[in-house]
Amino acid sequence: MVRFVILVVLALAMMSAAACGSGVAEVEHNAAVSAARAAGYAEGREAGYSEAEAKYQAELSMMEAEERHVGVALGEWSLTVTPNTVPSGVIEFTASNGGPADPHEMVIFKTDLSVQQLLAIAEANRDERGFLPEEGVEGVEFIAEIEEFEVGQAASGEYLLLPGRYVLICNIVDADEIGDDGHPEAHFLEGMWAEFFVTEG
Ligand SMILES: [Cu+2]
Repeated sequence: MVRFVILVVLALAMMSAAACGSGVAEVEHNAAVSAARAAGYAEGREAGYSEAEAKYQAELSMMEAEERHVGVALGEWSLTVTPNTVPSGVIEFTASNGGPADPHEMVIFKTDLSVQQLLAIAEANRDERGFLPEEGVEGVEFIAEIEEFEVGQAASGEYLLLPGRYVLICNIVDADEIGDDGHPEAHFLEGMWAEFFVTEG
């Protein structure tokens, strides 16, 4: 128990020492991961686990703490991702639909094409209702999708993302809503997109 307390105190000291430097979030994250590992071990021992079981518990606690958490705010018409840069690994996206009226979804594409290029592809796909095709576009790889959900709700998904540049969009086209231009409302074209970056872990 004494060793555990010392570890936590050390971790807290590292976190506060890092608070005035650069890469603060990364150092805090690493400290939290270390603390979680120590806490997992201590909890295991207190629960009467064997040494090996407690070490296993420590690894599980560490893996949980290593997960990255990203928030995505959806609404008419914006998509905001916070933070927009994280290290490679398992990333949990939690999207919330702030409406005010429409269901939204979140699709993750890996691509080096600019957003302007992607918008042009969707615009050229107006005959097909104006979405960005999720297959068959060179240089655009579909990674994952949180299916559409209602206003006031949240939905999440965990994905293993490799380093690179991603674009998150809402790819819904609402055939019941015809815009001033005479086309069905395409959420991506209305402005629901954000760039997202994954760095080396
Ligand atoms: Cu949408």
